Parts: sequence; structure tokens; C-alpha cells
Amino acid sequence: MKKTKVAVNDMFKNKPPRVVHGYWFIALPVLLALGINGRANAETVLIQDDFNNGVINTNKWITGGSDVTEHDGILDIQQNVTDAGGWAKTFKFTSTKKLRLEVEHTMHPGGDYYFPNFGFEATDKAGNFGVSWQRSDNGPDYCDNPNWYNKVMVGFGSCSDNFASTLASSDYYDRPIKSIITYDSSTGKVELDVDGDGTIDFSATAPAGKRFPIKQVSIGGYGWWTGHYHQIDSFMLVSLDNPIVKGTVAWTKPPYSVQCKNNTTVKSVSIPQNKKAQYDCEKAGLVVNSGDDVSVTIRGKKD
Ligand SMILES: [Ca+2]
Ligand SMILES: [Ca+2]
Repeated sequence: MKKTKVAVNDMFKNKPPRVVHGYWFIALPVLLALGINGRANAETVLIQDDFNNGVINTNKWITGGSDVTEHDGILDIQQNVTDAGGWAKTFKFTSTKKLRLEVEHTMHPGGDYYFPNFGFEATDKAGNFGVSWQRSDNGPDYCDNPNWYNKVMVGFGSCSDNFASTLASSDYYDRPIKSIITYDSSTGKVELDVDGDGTIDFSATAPAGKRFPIKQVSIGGYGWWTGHYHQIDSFMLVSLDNPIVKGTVAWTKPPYSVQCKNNTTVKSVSIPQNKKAQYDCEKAGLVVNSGDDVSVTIRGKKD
């Protein structure tokens, strides 16, 4: 904290610009100490693992079934026992409204009934959905829609809320692929870039009423009987939620304001004297996009 001269020309817009001596400002570290969210990069890594040390990181993963092991740089989810195969899921993380999953993986079917997938568990179970590379000879597994046989699909929990791509699931088996899945619970849109080339290959939209933040991701390698596996070479789950640019401040030494800043713009929010008050940088006119580096600074008068 340092003493400084601060121009307060736009702090109180109905007053002429002026320079006031004896003001001080509190920047980010103090804000954090006060429990106010100050600076945030919008891309927050929630879970990342390369599976390169031969030991399942039990701070990140919950696993079970026969069998799940980490070896040779991969998480190896095998289906070695009928209906009791391996499974893995992340620990629950701070729920995110918007996310991107980047995963390098290999899917191997042990037969004609195989359902490798990534499952996204929402804060309300109505919002759960999955991205699947399924192939099955059992009609109900593709909702008895012949056009959906052996298709990469996004499913929101019932046949009426399933969406099939034109991509043949089996085209992606038995070779390493990179899949990038993004989800925005505000729009419900799921996008799949199945070869990681930056071009979206398929998208689907969750129906209204099924759009909730996501709190956990699972990896499935299920299939009928045995012999299937789903191997994960790398896994990175990123939250794309916008920076938090609102909060509450309470000061007894007026006047004070909150200054919100991104790379190009500064906006100030004045706070009523002797009151605990909320500030919201976006309402003050700061445009905050995903990926922006935003800082919040509180200005007040020294004794
Ligand atoms: Ca690896
Ligand atoms: Ca693509």
C-alpha cells in the first residue's frame, strides 16, 4: 500500500475533474485479503493430468471397477469383467457455467456393443449430459433410429433429447484422437471438435430446463461383456467462466470508489458513504469477455 496522488476525474461524474492529495488506494493483494475477488483470468484449469508418472493421482480421480491403472503415460480404463468394468471420474470441482475439455484418447471396442463416452454431471441432475462414440447392434441403444446406429452422439438424458452427428463412431476407434468439447450452460450449446483441428465437427443444444453448471466429469469405457478399453493420454478441463467483477465493500472513511479495469478500459463505481455496498463492474459499463484479465481497485480517503 503506498501513498499517492490519484486523479479522480471520473469517480464522480457530476463533479469536475480534480486531483486530490492524500488519497490512497488498495490494490489486489489487500482485496483478496478482504475476501473480495479482484483479478481473475477467465481460463481456469480445473483438472489437468498427463498420466505420466505411473500412479493414479487420487487428488484428481475417483476410480473403480475392473480395471483402471496408470501406465506408459496413460490412464487405462479396461472392461475386464462383464458389467463391472473400470470407470473414472474427477473429483467434484467448483461448478462452472462454461467449460472446455481437451482430451487425447484411444477407444477400443471388444465387440459390437461399445459405449465410450465423457459424462458431464450438472448441479441439477436434469442438466447431466454425455458425449458418446457409441456403437451397438441393440436397437434401443440408438433409440431404434437406424440413422443413429454407430454415430457420435450428444445425449441429454432421453431419446427425445439425444442428438446424433453424421460422424461414424467406429471411424474414431483404435487410434489416438484428440477431442475438444465445449459447453456453455447459458445457451446449452455443446460443441465437439473431434480431431482437435479447431473446426467444430458437431454441435447440439440442451433443451431449456436442462441447462445447469457442471461440477464433475466422468470417463466411460463400457461395453457389453469384456475386452473394451478407453485409454486417456492427457486430460485438461478448463473453466471459461467470466472473471468475477462484482462484490461487496464496506468502508467507514468516505469517499471511496471501486475502479474496474481491463486491458483497454477503466470504469469506476462510486460507493455511498458509510454503507456496505455492492459494486458490479459490468453494470458500470466494463465489457468483460472470457479470457480478459480484469483488475478491481478500491480507492478511499486516508484519515
Ligand atoms: Ca500421457
Ligand atoms: Ca474438427
